Amino acid sequence: MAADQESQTAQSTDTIVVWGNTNVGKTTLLATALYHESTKSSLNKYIDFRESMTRERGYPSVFSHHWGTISKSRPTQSTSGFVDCELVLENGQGVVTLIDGYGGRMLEDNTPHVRNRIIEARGVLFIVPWTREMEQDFDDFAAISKYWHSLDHSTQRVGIVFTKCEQYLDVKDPAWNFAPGWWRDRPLPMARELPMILESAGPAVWPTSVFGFDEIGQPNCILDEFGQLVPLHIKPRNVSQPLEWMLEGLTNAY
Ligand SMILES: Nc1nc2c(ncn2[C@@H]2O[C@H](COP(=O)(O)OP(=O)(O)OP(=O)(O)O)[C@@H](O)[C@H]2O)c(=O)[nH]1
Ligand SMILES: [Mg+2]
Repeated sequence: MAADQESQTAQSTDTIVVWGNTNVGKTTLLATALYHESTKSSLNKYIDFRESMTRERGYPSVFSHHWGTISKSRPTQSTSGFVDCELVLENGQGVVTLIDGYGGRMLEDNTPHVRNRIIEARGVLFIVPWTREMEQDFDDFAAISKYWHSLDHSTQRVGIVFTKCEQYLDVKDPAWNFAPGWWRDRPLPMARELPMILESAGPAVWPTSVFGFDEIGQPNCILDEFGQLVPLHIKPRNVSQPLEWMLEGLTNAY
């Protein structure tokens, strides 16, 4: 490949970091995006799934266990460190590394390794669950605000993903269409606590759900034998969109 052609392709050192507090649904979102038929069919415009499977750190080696767990309605395991997943892009556009962050230890004082991963990333998706005010864990916000101002918004692509939205949004709520500013008139603690962060994310703010709704419009989940909420079926809503937006921006940039 000629040198000038080579510079048109993404290198696997180009990263997209997915970051947020523990238990917000990062790994579930990524595993679903890469495994569920509906989300895969949206993403295959950007990702060469066949080639991506053959990489040593391809998505099966990284996410198949988690996908097996959630698709069998089992409780998931927490991620214990940064997990890298190499995605081969369509049309010979190279490889990017998708990094699944770990929430458990993110509020440690000494987090330069986290900051560096975020500062060096081509793109960052911050994940926060949709909750009612009394249920909100303020570490969910800290996970974002702590790093938001370290980003270079002129060169990095940055978005905010609300998860578990089937618990609070009606099946027909227009918020699912994520028109710009859709979150402004919503009773979201984050809209009150961090409005400038949401405003500066512009259109890159999505309401998502992995579980989705059943045929009669009820949240698609049950309580397991330990009283934990697990999906009955997986019917993702807006789960591919944040990655599509991210990959479109990165690939157009080359
Ligand atoms: N109700 C609901 N729960 C969800 C959804 N997505 C994920 N969850 C639940 O959220 C919990 C945490 O999911 P994970 O994906 O493991 O969370 P994580 O952010 O990767 O957590 P760490 O790895 O500890 O940082 C699990 O019990 C999931 O079943 C969703 O769309 N709706
Ligand atoms: Mg995880």
